Amino acid sequence: MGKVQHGFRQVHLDFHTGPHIPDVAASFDPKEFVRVVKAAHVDSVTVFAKCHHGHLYFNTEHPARHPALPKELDLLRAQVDALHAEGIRAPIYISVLWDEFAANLHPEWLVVNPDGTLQNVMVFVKSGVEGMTFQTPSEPVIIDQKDCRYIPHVFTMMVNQPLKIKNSDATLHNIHAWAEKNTPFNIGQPVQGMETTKSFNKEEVPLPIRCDVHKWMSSYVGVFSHPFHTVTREAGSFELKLPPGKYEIVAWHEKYGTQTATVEVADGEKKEINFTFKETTTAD
Ligand SMILES: [Cu+2]
Repeated sequence: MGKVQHGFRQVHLDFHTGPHIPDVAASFDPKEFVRVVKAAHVDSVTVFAKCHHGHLYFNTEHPARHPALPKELDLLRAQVDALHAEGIRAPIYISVLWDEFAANLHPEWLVVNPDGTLQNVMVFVKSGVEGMTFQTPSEPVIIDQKDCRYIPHVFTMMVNQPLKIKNSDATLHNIHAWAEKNTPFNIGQPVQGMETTKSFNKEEVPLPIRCDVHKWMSSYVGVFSHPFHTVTREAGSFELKLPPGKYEIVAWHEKYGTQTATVEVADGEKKEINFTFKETTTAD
């Protein structure tokens, strides 16, 4: 009997563990782990740094470290060391497509109501108001930084309308307007209660706002030369009060991109427009 030959044997150690699973890896024994792997003539084992739940399996101060992973256990390091000691490869798996932890922490990124309607969609008149002039409101639009998020996540304002930026957190935020048509700005607000007022002097849609300290903080503002713009809130619906005329109406969502519709309204007439976004639509 000759020795059994085999090709390269790779095992994907699938390891997606939700937050309610107790004692994750509490009984992990590196010696037993590697003994089984060797007995199966495995050449390479994929080991998990980050799973679809967004949980981390190594030593880190990040709150996404799995809550039930024993404090003293660096599971990833223990697996890699045990495998390498036996000459077995240990490629590291990092889920980048799914992240339940981040989704729960930042629901504002995509808010779909139970009835399928979508929040945080910017809806505005794109054409039909050319040649008209409108007064700029003097009352400011407010953006707050609270619990390391921007409130609101999506909003609209007029050209030259004041934008009051507040910091309600007892931590440093760095509000960074990534303007392309307007002058970008980048302001640090290190103290709770700080307020800064800025404005934009050109139309720009959408204009992203981000925090340089907390990379997940994002907001989008639409800056318009007219007052016909709004954002879908809790009910996923919107209302625009338009003078009689024919208009091109645009709906924009950060993930699903842009939809356009044309509407013609007479004096006092009410019309309904529905925009439908599909999962496969990509943002501009
Ligand atoms: Cu921040």
